[in-house]
Amino acid sequence: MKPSDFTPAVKMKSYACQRRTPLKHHNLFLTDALETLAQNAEFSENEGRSVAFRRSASVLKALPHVVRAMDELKDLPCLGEHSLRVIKEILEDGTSSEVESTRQSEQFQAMKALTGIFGVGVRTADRWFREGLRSPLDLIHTGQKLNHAQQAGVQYYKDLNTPVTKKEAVVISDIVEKTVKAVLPGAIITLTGGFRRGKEVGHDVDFLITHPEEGAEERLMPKIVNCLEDQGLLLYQKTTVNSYLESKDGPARPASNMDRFERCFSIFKLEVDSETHAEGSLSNSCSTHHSGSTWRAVRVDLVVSPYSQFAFATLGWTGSKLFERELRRWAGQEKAMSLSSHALYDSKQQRYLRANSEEEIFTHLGLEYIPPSERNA
Ligand code: DGT
Ligand code: MG
Repeated sequence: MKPSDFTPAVKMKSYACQRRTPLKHHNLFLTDALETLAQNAEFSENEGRSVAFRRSASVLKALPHVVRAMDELKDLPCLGEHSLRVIKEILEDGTSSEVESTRQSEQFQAMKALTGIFGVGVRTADRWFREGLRSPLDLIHTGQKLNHAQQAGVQYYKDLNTPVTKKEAVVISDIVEKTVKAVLPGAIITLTGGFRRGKEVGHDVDFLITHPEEGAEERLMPKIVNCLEDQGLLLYQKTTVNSYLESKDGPARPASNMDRFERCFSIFKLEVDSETHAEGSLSNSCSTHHSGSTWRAVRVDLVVSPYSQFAFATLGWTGSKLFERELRRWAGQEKAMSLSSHALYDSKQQRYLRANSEEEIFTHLGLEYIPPSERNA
């Protein structure tokens, strides 16, 4: 008997926001492969293809068992012909030739290295690749013109590509909490992003800040930034102002999925244990202070939300990215609603639906509540 004969059929819903996706799952050997192809599709700006691979991977993440044979997949949603071909090859041969050749390709490796620089998107990386550049060092050697974000990205390249640990996130939470409360007593600070979903490491630390008194949060970010700067905690920051206005005749549509809260993209200078961090040079920013302590650069995102939008902002900033995308797709396609990190608009009733908690938003959407730890789609 094949192992698959013991595996009960899994009834899987087709939107990721209808499913529970734990952080640790059983099919990393398949999802890693599919996500490599998704990332490669992003590098060539083929969004449709990228999302198709991400959806396939996400279905496998929600399975309660290891996939051992193709027949276990026959009733699952979202698995397209290309993904199935890749999965089949891995189940039969242990690896997929397409995935392996992608991983080894010069273009994929260069695009990974270049988009791994803070402030560098796919378009810029692709232009540099076509000009013959392959790595951050190539940018320095050829004297490329870089904006401020990119300069910081190159300067702190190694640190920013070293995963942030949960422990570091807790230390930063403490700093942010104290700073924000000093500037605005009564403020509420929530750790969002991957750490809220239970991740042990992340590429940055995300915070959402609000205050129960609507309006008290206005123009808060510059004060927070000043206070952090006074403490010598910021290596880089760029603040964007709140540009969200609720329109009476329908949802104010952002040009992209970017929301319009007051937001600060920053790089923190985090004191670290001198024993666990070696002194570095160019691309390793760690350096020894006069006090003998060392520090490292960590990406931190701060977002300020009015209290009335806080539930939507919390949901929107907790992720995962695919989970968010699927929530918006569900809202639009199944409910004729429009969901953003600011609001939920019901097109049939032609009105905004208020919510004070994430649970209420799931209820408005006709979805079972999924806790953050199971939004790892
Ligand atoms: P990582 O890579 O370990 O930091 O993983 P995440 O899940 O924390 O990803 P991150 O930090 O890029 O973003 C956190 C969540 O916030 C993500 O699931 C989607 C959301 N998010 C990020 N940037 C934006 C944005 O510009 N607008 C909106 N609406 N949401 C965003
Ligand atoms: Mg994050």
